[in-house]
Amino acid sequence: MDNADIAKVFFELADLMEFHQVVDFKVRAFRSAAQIIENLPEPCTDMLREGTLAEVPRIGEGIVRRVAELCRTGTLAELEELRKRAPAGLAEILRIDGMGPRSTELVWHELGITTVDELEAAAKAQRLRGLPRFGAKKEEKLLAAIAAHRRASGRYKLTQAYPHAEALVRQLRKLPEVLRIEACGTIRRRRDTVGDIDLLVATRQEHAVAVAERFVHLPEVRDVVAHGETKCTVHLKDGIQVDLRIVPPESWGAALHYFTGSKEHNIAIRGLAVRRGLKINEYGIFGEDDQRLGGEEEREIFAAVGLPYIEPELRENRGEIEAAAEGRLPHLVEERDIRGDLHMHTNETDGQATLEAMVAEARRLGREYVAITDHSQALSMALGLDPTRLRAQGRQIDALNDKLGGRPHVLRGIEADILADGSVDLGPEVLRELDWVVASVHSMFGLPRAEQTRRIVRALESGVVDCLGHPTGRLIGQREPYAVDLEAVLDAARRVGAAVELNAFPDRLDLWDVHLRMAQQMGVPVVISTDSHAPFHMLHMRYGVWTARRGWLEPKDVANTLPLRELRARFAHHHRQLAHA
Ligand code: DGT
Ligand code: CA
Ligand code: CA
Ligand code: ZN
Repeated sequence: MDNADIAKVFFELADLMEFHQVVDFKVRAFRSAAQIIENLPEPCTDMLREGTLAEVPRIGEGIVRRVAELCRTGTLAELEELRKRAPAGLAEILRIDGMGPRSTELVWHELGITTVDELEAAAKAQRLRGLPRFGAKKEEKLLAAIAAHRRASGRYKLTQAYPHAEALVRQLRKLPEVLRIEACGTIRRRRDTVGDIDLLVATRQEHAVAVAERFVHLPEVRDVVAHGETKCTVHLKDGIQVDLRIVPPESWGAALHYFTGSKEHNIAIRGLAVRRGLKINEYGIFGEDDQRLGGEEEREIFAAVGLPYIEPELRENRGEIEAAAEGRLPHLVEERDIRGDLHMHTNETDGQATLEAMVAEARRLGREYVAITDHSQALSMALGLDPTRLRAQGRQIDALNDKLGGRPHVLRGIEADILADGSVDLGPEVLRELDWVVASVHSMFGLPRAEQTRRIVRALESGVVDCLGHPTGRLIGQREPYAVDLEAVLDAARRVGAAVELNAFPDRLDLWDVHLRMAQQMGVPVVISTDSHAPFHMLHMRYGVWTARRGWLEPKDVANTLPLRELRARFAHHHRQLAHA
């Protein structure tokens, strides 16, 4: 633990004590200790070991004892005790700039606010300004502080970090000294969120210094945390941290494997190597007497332990090593396998572009088919379509199909609302006129798990739904998934022959890896859709495909890799059922 970590613990201890109104002088003592520790010229842990910590003015025996406990156990028993007495979210609220113990207690007792998300919602809704010592100014400041807090503590959405990684790689690749370059870590594994960006460069030893120099001076860089010959760390202007490693070309493959991770995957691979009397690390593959056996290419790492190449998206030690050993690695879906996009909105509801503009973009992207799935009547906030407007849109779609000659073929669809009781908000007499029915939950996210499950299962069992939209409702970093028994939902989808959506919209990416694998194993088709609200959103398909790959999906598991005729045949039973309803 460094001084800043230790100081943070004492600050939190003081805050929570004040919050719980534990004797005032203790609170002050801990806060002042925190400040002193933060500014110590040497590591606090060294001073503890050498016995010099006790000599620092205003660091009493009680503080020294606690630092020792902290170094030994990583926390303080009394802090854990205090944390237990307040709702967990309050400790995080206390860390927001401007939210001291008194303000936190006030919003908790007066407005029932116990999480940063609730605090943010209240500030946005201008519900804080009625409280003593809160005003419009303070609300505004809090919103900025919350945003800053998220940037500092949080992970970034892949979709936010990836374009930065791409831009950095593009610029560095232009340098003649850079022989090879790749973004590693969670960026390369395409995880939905990213802690930091890891860049790996291969260059000749004598050029390392020059490459590091160019890197820290890139225009995106805000500040430099560390600047060495083989390792640099910087923050970009929007706060994201970037680690750069520079290796000689003969270590490229080993370093690429190492820095791609995951850590768990790496540990498992190294374990296999040890059993074969080999050592694998970020520099290469080594035999007895540390004799170098390879490591220039990533494939050599897998080959050294008798495995075929494993795609980065699978490297989570969730069975990929066993699958590789048994020759049953999946042939992962790729973006070029995708033939159609089955969820998008127009400006008839909450989209930003006309039907024609949306379809023109789909045509430009070479989609063979698209479904227009605007919101339906229950979602009045989004100007949802009633049967009359839906039919009018249907006629426009027919005309467009005539005009474009089926390139792409435009399907009449809807994103119907699943109502509180699990019914779908449009009747069969309307749905039967459509080619593609998505149904989604847009309300009552807080239902108890059993009820939420029953509600969604009921909607599927109505037999009119082709695809369940964004099945968990999560918004990354903003809204947790609603409580639902996903296995029961998938089982219902399988029974009625419905698909489940992988929504590629950057905030959603829902379903994700573990769910997708569950769907695959249960034989439920997945549809990867962009849920586009503007033409450029259709480019998000790649994020959906990446997420599908993390879920081990192959083209056969993804219904929108099918040609239109087969897609229709696959879901025809719903439409036959509707015709007779
Ligand atoms: P992140 O940044 O939190 O999104 O996650 P990663 O996976 O990008 O992790 P990061 O940036 O800490 O490190 C990049 C890779 O380096 C990681 O995926 C595996 C490797 N690595 C880091 N630390 C260790 C370690 O202690 N042991 C092993 N075996 N590998 C490590
Ligand atoms: Ca990383
Ligand atoms: Ca890193
Ligand atoms: Zn929706």
